[in-house]
Order: sequence, then C-alpha cells, then structure tokens
Amino acid sequence: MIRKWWKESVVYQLYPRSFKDSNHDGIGDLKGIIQKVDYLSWLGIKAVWLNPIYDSPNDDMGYDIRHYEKIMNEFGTMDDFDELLEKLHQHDIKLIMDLVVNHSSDEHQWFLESRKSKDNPFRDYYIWKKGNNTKEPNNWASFFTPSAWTYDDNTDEWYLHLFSEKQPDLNWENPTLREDIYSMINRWLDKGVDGFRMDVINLIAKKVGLPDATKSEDGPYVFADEHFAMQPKMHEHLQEMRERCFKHRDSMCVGETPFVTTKNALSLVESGKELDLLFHFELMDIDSRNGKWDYIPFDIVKFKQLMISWQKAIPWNSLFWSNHDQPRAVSRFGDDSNELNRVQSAKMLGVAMHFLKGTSFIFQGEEIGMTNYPFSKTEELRDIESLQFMKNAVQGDFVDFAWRGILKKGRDNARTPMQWNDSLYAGFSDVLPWINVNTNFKTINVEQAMRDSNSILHFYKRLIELKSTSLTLIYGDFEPLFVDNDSFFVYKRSYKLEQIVVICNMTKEIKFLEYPDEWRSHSMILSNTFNDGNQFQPYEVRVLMINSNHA
Ligand code: TEU
Ligand code: CA
Repeated sequence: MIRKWWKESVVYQLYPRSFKDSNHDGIGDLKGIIQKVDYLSWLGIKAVWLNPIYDSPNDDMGYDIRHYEKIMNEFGTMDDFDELLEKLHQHDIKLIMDLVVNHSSDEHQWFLESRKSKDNPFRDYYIWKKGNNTKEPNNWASFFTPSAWTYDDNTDEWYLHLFSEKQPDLNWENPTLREDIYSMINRWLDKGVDGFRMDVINLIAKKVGLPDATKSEDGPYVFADEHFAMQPKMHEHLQEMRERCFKHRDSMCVGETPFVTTKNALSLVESGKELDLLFHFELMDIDSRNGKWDYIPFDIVKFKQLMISWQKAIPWNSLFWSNHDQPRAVSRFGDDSNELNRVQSAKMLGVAMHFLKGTSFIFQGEEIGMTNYPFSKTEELRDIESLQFMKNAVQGDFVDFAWRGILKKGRDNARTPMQWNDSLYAGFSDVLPWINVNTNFKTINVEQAMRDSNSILHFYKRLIELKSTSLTLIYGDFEPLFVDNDSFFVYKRSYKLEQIVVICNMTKEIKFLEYPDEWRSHSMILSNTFNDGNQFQPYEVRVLMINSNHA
C-alpha cells in the first residue's frame, strides 16, 4: 500500500463561473472563491479541482482555451490566482487545474496562424485535410455538431473538431506542439499547482489516415471513437508527458477518459507511467438508451454490477456521482420529489459512492443536495451542447423528446449558481447571474443547512471526515455483500482487524434486511436514521463498525 495525498484527500470540484461572484457582474470569479476557502476548509476538503479558468471566448464555458497562461477576464487576474493558490495551501488544500489539450479555441494564436496558409509554421499544430470533392474528409460525427469537420476556404482544406467548430483538435503527432504543451504544464506546476484533471485526454491520438468510422449508425455522420479513443499512440504521448512533467513531482493527474472500459482502464493507471486516476463514463451512461438524451430510469441492479466491476477492475477508482457535465445526483439517482426523500436519498447516495475504494470527487452543491433546474424555455439554456441539440430538435421536429432529455440530462442542471443563502440570487451575486438560480434556493442553501444539525451539509462534513481519516475507508479491501439483492447496496471495507459495513436501501420503499450473526456486535458510525434492526426506511443508510473481537 503506497500512501499518496490524493488517495487520502476528498476533492471538491468547483465550477468557478457559478461558485461566487465578488464584483457584481453576475459571473463567479477567483476573488469569490477566495472568500469561500474557509467554507471549504470547514467542510474538510483537502483538494479543489477548478474547471478551466484560462482566457477563453467561452463557446464551451472555458473548454475552448484562447491562452493557456492567462486568466479569463471575467474570473480575474493572475494575481488573484496567486492569492487563491496561496490561501488554499495555507489551509492545507491542494489545487488541481483543468488541462484541456485535446483541442484549443479557434481564437488561440496557434490556430490563427495555422489557418493562414498551408506552409505556416503552425499549420501542423492542428489536423487539416483535403475534402472528398466538396465533402468532409471522412464521416466522423462531433460531440456537439453533426460533422467533426469544418471547411476553411482560405486554404481549401477542412479542420477536425471532435467538439464545437470553435474547438479545433490539436495535432499530437507534432512533437513541437507536444513540447509547447509540456512547457506550459511545467510552468503551472512550477507555480505550485498540485496536479491536473485532463480533459478527454484519451482522445489525443487519432488513427493514422483518419479512416471512416465503420459503425453502422444511421445518418451521414458516425461517432468514430474506434479511431480516436484509446489509440496506441495515446499511451506513448501520456508516457512522454509523465516523463517530461510529472515524474519527479508529488502531483496528481486524473484523466477524463470517455469510452474507457474495465477491460482497457488498467493500461492507463497500472504502470504509474501515464495517469494516477481516471474518470470513466459507464455510470454516467447507465440511464441512457440510444445516446444521452434517450433517458431510461436508473437501474439499481445495473448500478451495483457496474460499481462492483470497477472496484475490481483497477486498484484505485475515482468516485463521483456528478460533475459540470451531468445532471444533479439527487435528482438523477436519488429522489427530489419531496423534502424528506431529497435529504435522505442525498445522504444515502453520498455514503454509497464515497465509502467505496478510491478518491472521492464531490461536485459543488452536492453537499447541500442541490437539484436539477426546472427549465421551461430555450432562453434559459446556456450550454452549447443543449442549445445545439435543441436546434437539431426544432429542425428535426422532435422538440418534446429534446425537452425531456434536457430536463433529465442537460449540463445546465449542474451549472446553476451555488446556493449560499436565501437572499436574492442565493447570495451567489447581487446582480442577475449569467444563468438562473434554482427556484428552490430559499430552502436549499448553505446558511440554512449550517443551522440544521440534521442537514445534508453536516452529514457530508462527517462523511468527508471519515473518508479522510479512516485507513479502512481509504485503503481497506472492498467486498460486495448481498450482491443479488435488488434494493440494497451493501459492501464491506476491511483493513487489518477493522471492518466497516455500508448498508444502503436505494429504494423509496421500506425494506427488510437481516444482519448476519457476525454483525450482531457493532457500533453505528454514520446513519441517516440511527435505526437498528432489520427494517430499513426509504433511502436509509447505515455504516457499521463491526466489533471483530466479539465476532
Ligand atoms: O467532456 C467530454 C465529454 O465527453 C462530454 O462532452 C460528455 O460527452 C458530454 O458532456 C455528456 O453530456 C469534457 C468536458 O468535461 C466538457 O465540459 C467539454 O464540453 C468537453 O470535454 C470538450 O472540452
Ligand atoms: Ca464576477
């Protein structure tokens, strides 16, 4: 067991645009975060992952970077950043930055040069290709636009963008580009940054020749993950990056790796020569049928199978229910239909996920059980993914299906302002925010939760304390129990003589579960009811310390 700070730290994912506005423009900023470091410290957070704060036109909310070493104007200055970093470190909190190097903004100096001419020195920083007569070079679809290619008539070639046309993919086959990326990373690390969350980092290598996707999906454009995800050259690039940037540092790298599976995940994290951690998407796709918008209900049995398989597949997981791309966990996997169920299911979900083996990532607002937003008109949407989808829906006449999908799975659900108190705009700002505050902010906010000892917030504080201090919950072995039960998620964590059992009734019904004899003597270390016995309330969670010497 090799101890690492990032194995013993609960990470708080902070979406700066929606966290706290300090200068009355309705947009969150770094000075606003500085004001809240004491709150994060009180919560017991030991690391913060900041979504991108770099200069950006915000076509994709900062995931389209125009300058990798300048702070986005709306968020403040590099002095603000230095002050934030110092304050976090003073509170013994590490800082993980977001590294978006699969693509840049089309307003990045590199791309402005690259598109000037075919023989420009920066031409090969990006992926350009002649078309097929007047058509795209291949049939690849983009995450955000129908085709992954946009024609540039200045040089009569097309450029590749797996995301929006304002996010041209960088050409990782170009060693000069790679050198520029590594020196940028090293300058951030030399400033004292403690690691990176690496955006779609397993997409950086594309199959040579960029062949057509072979999947038999209907429609002119097809998702080509077979040609741009987990390619062999990706491992070479990650190993080179590790060697050039991270090898001699006590840093953490977590890769956001769509399409990764339990079969190939180990290749990214086992050697220590590539990533420390990865985010897989299999839980995030659990309620999707044909794509994310085709929502199907959450299936507990599938959830259990998936989580158990991932606990076994890699030695160290990343544990998260949601992030800035996903709907709110309590609305999606819990029950926000009434106050009791919201509170109980949020607490149960927190334990179910975060007491598993791995590094816990808590998304801002999860600790107070923030819910999805009741969007009702397109003007309320801000996310390029949802806006593009709604545009396609209007053209394709499937608006009802689109609204159902956006309400359930739209990324804006996670991006409404943090709810600090019951004042206008929830204490996030004193002017109209860039996106609507959730209508329930008067009852769901940090100040209210602070006053209520039975709140999700106080429960999360205790949960975070246990996850940060118990060697059993950090390093203990994982053993699934009652595997075939379709209502309870039960598992044991054991380390040396200590055994902790987690029992979650994941349903909204009263359910029964008999304790095995060896659990008879136990103490309750965390619960959302403090009942005992074989009857479990809806969404009841219990965490037992088994007194092994009385076994
Ligand atoms: O997300 C990658 C990604 O796959 C998501 O776009 C996901 O497929 C989608 O959001 C599901 O709804 C990363 C960032 O987290 C996301 O915010 C960016 O939009 C994207 O990359 C491009 O940088
Ligand atoms: Ca602001």
